[in-house]
Amino acid sequence: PHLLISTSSKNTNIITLSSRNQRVSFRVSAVSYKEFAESALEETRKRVLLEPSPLQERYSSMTGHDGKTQLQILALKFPKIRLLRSMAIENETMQVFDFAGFMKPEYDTPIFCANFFTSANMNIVVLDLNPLHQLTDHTNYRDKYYKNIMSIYHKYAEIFPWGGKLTGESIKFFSPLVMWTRFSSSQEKHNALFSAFLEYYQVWLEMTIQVKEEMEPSQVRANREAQHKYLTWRAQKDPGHALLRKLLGEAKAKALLREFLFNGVDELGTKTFIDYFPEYETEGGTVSDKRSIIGKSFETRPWDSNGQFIG
Ligand code: BLA
Repeated sequence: PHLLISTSSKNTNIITLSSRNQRVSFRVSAVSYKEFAESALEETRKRVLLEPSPLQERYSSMTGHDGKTQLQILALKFPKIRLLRSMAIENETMQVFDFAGFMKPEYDTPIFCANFFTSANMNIVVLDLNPLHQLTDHTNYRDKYYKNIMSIYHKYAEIFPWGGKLTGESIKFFSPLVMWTRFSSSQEKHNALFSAFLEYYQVWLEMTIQVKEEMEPSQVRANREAQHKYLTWRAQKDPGHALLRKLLGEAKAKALLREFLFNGVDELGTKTFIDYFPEYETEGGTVSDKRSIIGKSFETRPWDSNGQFIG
């Protein structure tokens, strides 16, 4: 009759039920990234006609080896977007979100990239429109896609400050819009993350609607190779691999990475990881297991407020 439900102010993951003579606390997941994916798809459906991707049939939702971890998978496409896919992983102690959008090679729109990792109280976040072409060399590309939208980065810069040193190689896949941050869980931060995610997504979706088909075969080839290089990098070196291997085992993790998450790595090109990243070649000719050759770099944000790379 006198049941009191409260959440502690420090940790929104703990819910306490107390009656006159008993107190029970338990942990609930404060974040559910499934809603993030659903909201993005809802926004998409308002603007374009989505079709299911054939990948959705092959990869339905799964349970991890522990019997407790759920992997929720979504894959869609529409005429310009080769693949829009989402993976949400959750159990009692951890939530992971990996949401990406890849264009057909006829379009040079950046790659949508949201990677959120939440465990206990810690969050690791990457949210970006990853450039297809290196922005320091391709200033036209930078001006076309990034110059006029730096305000969306500034809007969240204070609440989500730079997350500190990261794998040096990753920087060249990021744009000056990137939100790279770490924070401890709070309802406020998660709400802000949700708005940032949807806002970045809407900007990206608008880009995909506006983009014109590239007619120049050499440019289409360049787009295809750039996307292939990106997929090759992530299919080999993404920081989530260890966790996926633990949850699914070596073979299933590899299939998920190459056929689902970074689909296209085996179809869009024939160059190998070593062709693109020769610094990873070992003396035996194999790919080094090291995540990074450069090491952790970039203590502070390497772009100025206008989005110029300052290294
Ligand atoms: C950590 N994830 C990280 C880090 C980055 C990213 C930069 C910090 C560690 C580092 O410096 O490498 C994300 N890195 C990216 C992204 C790109 C990149 C998006 O180069 C794009 C080009 N993360 C996931 C998934 C899982 C995951 C699916 O995206 C788990 C299944 C886990 N990310 C994860 C974990 C860490 C992490 C466990 C902390 C461990 C670590 O620091 O290596």
